Amino acid sequence: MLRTHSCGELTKKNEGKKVTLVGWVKTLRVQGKVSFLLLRDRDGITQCFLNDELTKKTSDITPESVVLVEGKVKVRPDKQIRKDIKTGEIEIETSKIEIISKAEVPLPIEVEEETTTHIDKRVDNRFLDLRRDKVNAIFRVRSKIAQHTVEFFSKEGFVNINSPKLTESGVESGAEEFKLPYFKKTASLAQSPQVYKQMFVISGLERVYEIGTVFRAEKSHTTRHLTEFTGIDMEMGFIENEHDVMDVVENYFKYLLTEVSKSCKEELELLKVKLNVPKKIPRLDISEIRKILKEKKKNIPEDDDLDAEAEKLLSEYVKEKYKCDFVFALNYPWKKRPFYHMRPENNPKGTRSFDLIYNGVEIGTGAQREHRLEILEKQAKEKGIDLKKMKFYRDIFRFGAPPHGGVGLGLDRITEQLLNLDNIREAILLPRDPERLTP
Ligand code: AMO
Repeated sequence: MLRTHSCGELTKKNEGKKVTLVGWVKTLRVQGKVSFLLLRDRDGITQCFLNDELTKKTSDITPESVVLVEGKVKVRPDKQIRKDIKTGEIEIETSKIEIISKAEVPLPIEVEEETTTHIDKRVDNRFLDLRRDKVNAIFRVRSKIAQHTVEFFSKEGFVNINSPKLTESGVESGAEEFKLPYFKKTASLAQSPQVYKQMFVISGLERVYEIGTVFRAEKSHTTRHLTEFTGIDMEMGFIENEHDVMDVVENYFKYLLTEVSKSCKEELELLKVKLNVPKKIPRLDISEIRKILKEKKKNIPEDDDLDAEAEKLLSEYVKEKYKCDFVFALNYPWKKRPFYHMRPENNPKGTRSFDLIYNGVEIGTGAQREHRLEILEKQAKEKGIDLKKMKFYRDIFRFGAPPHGGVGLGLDRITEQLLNLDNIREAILLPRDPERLTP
């Protein structure tokens, strides 16, 4: 490796040691004949002192250039300890400095922690935007969320699957498909792994999950919609009802928030986020929610979904009453749900379904699925779908299908809500929306 240490690693214990650091130039402050260079890498920042000779040699260094610094670790006097950086008790007495890659000036966006640059311009220059600690921290947290998700579902006996993204047609009514030429056919990019996760439960794996890309040709311009996002999907067999699925989802979020609190301490502190691990997530029937919202002057007709404002108002109510950031909304109207959701025996207008709302935004949808082929066919017909045309999906219910259910969650939305970000584009490295196909 080019370096002996990272820029966040050195302490006074390393006093006198000869080290080599490599990183980006955060700032170069010239003071008279000498100068101070702040060198940054993924681990932190180290101050390097340059004497007059090196200062002269490096007068053309530009911010964000990559440089290599050799020198000795010097302990700073107590009064001069820098509290703003974690290596503040030391500095490097530089003996050699080499420019490895000089950055052009001016930079297309500023690389300052606090910036007013619009998210669109930041995404255009995402590789530079990520050099800001706070942005970098978001993606370290997102990576940990994915890691703890794998841990949780593995621990619970779920098998990780990868289902095709090039498909013949989707099943998510309401969500538009991206069509593309596929040799002599037309293919659709998968809007969800729905049919496959059901298939693999029924095939005998019983419990499956997938973290994978989901495509939706939605012309939405909101702070919560993307045309390409990462789904966390799970499906489980032999359930009694949708509450068994919710139990697993509840345990998942308890585990996730507990683990992220531990593994992302520094990042959460930097982003000023305090996680509130749920004890018990309230489960409210949609009819009860309608009443609650009515009192807040928000009318939701009987056959309608909760809109973004309703989800926000509901979350505020739950936060106050149950001290919880999450809420399950149950029993959505059949009119608004896909054909594969099971309907309760005593209420054909409802479904054995739920949404999970986290700090005012829907982050998950789940349900018990209809596993009885005759009823499934009837339900599909009601929605104008001929199941015979989806032969491979219909077939999975013909040879022994256990009662089952599952949930689809969005990794981007979970990250957005967990970190209190104001736009889903902050939670994904390179967002895709109706206008954006680059970088
Ligand atoms: P649904 O369509 O509600 O359900 O999607 C599940 C979850 O995926 C996320 N999501 C999105 N995230 C970003 N941009 C979008 N355009 C977008 N659309 C959805 C949300 C949402 O809660 N098959 C069912 C799930 C199931 O029943 O298992 C489905 O796809 O977090």
